[in-house]
Amino acid sequence: MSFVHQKCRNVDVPYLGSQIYRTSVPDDLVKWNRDWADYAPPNYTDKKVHGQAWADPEINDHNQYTFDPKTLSPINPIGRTGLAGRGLLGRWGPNHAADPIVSRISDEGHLEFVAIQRRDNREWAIPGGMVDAGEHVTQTLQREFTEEAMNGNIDKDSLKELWSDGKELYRGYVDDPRNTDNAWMETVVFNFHDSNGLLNNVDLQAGDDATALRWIRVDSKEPLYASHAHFIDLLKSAHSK
Ligand code: RP5
Repeated sequence: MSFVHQKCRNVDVPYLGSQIYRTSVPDDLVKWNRDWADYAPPNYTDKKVHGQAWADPEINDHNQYTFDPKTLSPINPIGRTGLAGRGLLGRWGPNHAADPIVSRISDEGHLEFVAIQRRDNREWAIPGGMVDAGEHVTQTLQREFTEEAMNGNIDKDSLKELWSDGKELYRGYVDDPRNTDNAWMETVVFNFHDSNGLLNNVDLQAGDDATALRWIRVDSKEPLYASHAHFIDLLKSAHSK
């Protein structure tokens, strides 16, 4: 399970968009049940989060997760990250996302998927995003792909067949660099495999939070954002069966 808790303990760079460094958490002290009496990570919630409709209020009121009896904040289920507060995440506890992996077999016979370059840290990623309030996750998968990989150019019918045949690959915690001790990303990953060349008639173009787009081969070992390399390993296994 090492993929789940590396990027959110990175102490080489400050937390995204800030000058705040995490407390360094050694591997053997990640689990909350390991004693660390002096553990006092910086508490940081980005100013951008305050007062937003998509974010929780300052004072949280949770009882559905394990929570810290002192601060009443939900506790990261994997362990310490070296940072308290919400960082850039709106919700205390899980922040829900959806990741559409759109794949095909290239003319050369390689399995490849659509990747975008993220505006925030320039890393390559699956074009996923946050589930909006009241939105069903199947809508999020299509909306995010349309916004980030088709620059919002919706032609509802051209990809209807593709969207109708998604396969779930993963559901759960993400090792997102924005995670903190009290707020973390969870996602649902679906594969939409284009067996019929539907994407040949679609104009793939980076949009919204994406600055570039390209097809990446699953065996390229390209470093990817958060846990996305793990999701691509799952894609590879699913297609080798
Ligand atoms: C990752 O962050 C998820 O796997 C998803 O790809 C992404 C959602 O966040 P935004 O792209 O909306 O910033 O943890």
